[in-house]
Amino acid sequence: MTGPSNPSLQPLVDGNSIETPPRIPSPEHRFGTLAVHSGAHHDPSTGAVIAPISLSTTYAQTDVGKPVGLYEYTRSANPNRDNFEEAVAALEHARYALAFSSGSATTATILQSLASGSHVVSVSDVYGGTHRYFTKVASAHGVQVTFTPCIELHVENLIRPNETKLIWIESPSNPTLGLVDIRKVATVAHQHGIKVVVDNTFLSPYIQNPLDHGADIVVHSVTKYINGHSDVLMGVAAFNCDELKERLSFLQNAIGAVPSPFDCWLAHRGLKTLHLRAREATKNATTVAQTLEESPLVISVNYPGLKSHPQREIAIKQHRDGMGGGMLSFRIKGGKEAAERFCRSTRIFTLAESLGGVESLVEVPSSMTHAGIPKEQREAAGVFDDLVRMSCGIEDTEDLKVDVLQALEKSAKPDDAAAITNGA
Ligand code: P1T
Repeated sequence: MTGPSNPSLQPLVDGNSIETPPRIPSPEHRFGTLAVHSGAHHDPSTGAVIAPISLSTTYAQTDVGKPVGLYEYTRSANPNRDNFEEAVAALEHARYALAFSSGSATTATILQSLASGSHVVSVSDVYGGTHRYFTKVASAHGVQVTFTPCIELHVENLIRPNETKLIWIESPSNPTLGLVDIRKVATVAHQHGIKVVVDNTFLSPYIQNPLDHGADIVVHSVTKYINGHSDVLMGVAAFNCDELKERLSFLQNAIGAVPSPFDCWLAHRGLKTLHLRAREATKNATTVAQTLEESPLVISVNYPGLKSHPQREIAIKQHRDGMGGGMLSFRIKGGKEAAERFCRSTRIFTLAESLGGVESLVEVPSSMTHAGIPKEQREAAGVFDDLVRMSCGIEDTEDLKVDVLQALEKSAKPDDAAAITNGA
C-alpha cells in the first residue's frame, strides 16, 4: 500500500507537526466502537496509532508559566491519564472521568470531599476495604456512615436533615451480589439534595451505566474488569456535574493519589476489549451458577443472571440485556471447612483475592476479602463462613464447569483434606 486509506491518517503537515482531522467516535457509536476508539488519539507528531507512554514527570516551558503544550507536571495531568479518562467518560455516558491510584483511593478522595460533620448512608454489603475506610478512616475525619441492608426501604428514614450528603451503593454488592434499584434511591436522595455514588466494579460499564439510572457519580476499581488482566491497580470516578469536576480534580491533584502513565496506558489497552471479556465472563458465570444451583452439595447461589435471584427484576431493568456479569457467590454444605476444601480443590480457578481478570479466581470472603468486618455485621449482610465467591474469567465454559463439579465432589469428602494436612 502506498498511502493511508483511512482519512484520519492523512498527514496535514503544519511546520513539524502533523494534524489529523476529527476521528470517530462520537456518542452515537456503540459500546465496542467507543471502547476501541475513545481517547485513542493518533500521535500528532508521528502518526503512531497507539499513543506513546509519556513517562516524563515534568514538561518544558517556553517562558515562566508558559508550558509548551497542555502539560506542566504529571501529578496534575498527563497525556496517558487524559486518554484513559476520556475513554471511561465515553463508556459511562459521563462528561468527566478522573483516574486514581486504586479503587480505594477513589473512595477515599470522594469521602475527603465531604466537610467534617457530614453523614453518609451506605448499603451494608460493600467491599471489605470500603467498609474499613468508612468505619475506621472517614470517622476520624468527622464523617459518619450508617449502613443499611435494605436501602430502598430505609433511605428516607436514615437521611439526617442538613447532615446527610452522600448515599453509597454497590450494585451488585461484594460478595453477596445484592442489587439496588438505583433510580428509586436517587429519586429520594435528590429530593433532599443528596448525591448518589454507585460502585459499578462488579459489572463494568459494558453491563451497567449507573448515571443513566440517576446516580451522580459512578466509581470503579479499574483493577478489575476495566483493566481486566490482573496487572494494574487503579480506580476511576465518572460524573456529569461541573461542580464535582472542580472539587474532585482539585483533590486528585492536592491529595495526589494518581496512577502512573504506564498503568493508565495498560488500563486503556485493557478497556478496548472490555465488551468481549464481559460477554465471555457472563456466559461462563451463567453456566457455573446453573451447575452450582443443580448440585445437592450447594445451599444457595447468588447470581443476578439466574431466575432465582431475588432481585432479578432489577437486573432486567438496569443491566444490558439482563446480563448477570462474571461474579457469583454460593453457600456450600459442610460449613467453613467445605468452603475451604472447595477452594483448595479447583484446578482452573486460582485461590486468590481480586476479580474481573481474564483468569478465573475463587476465594472465601469471610477469611479473605471481608475478614476485617466483625462477624455479626458480616453475617447480617449474608457473608457466612460457608460462602464461596467466584470470579469467572474467559476460559472455555466446559472446562470451568468440569472444574467446579470435581471441586464440589472433593469438598464433600473431609477425609481427603485431613490426608492433605497430614502430609499424605
Ligand atoms: O483494590 P482497589 O483497586 O483499591 O479497589 C477497591 C475495591 C472497590 N470496590 C469494589 C467493589 C471492590 O471489589 C474493590 C476491591 N476488591 C477486591 C480486591 C476483592 O477481592 O474483592
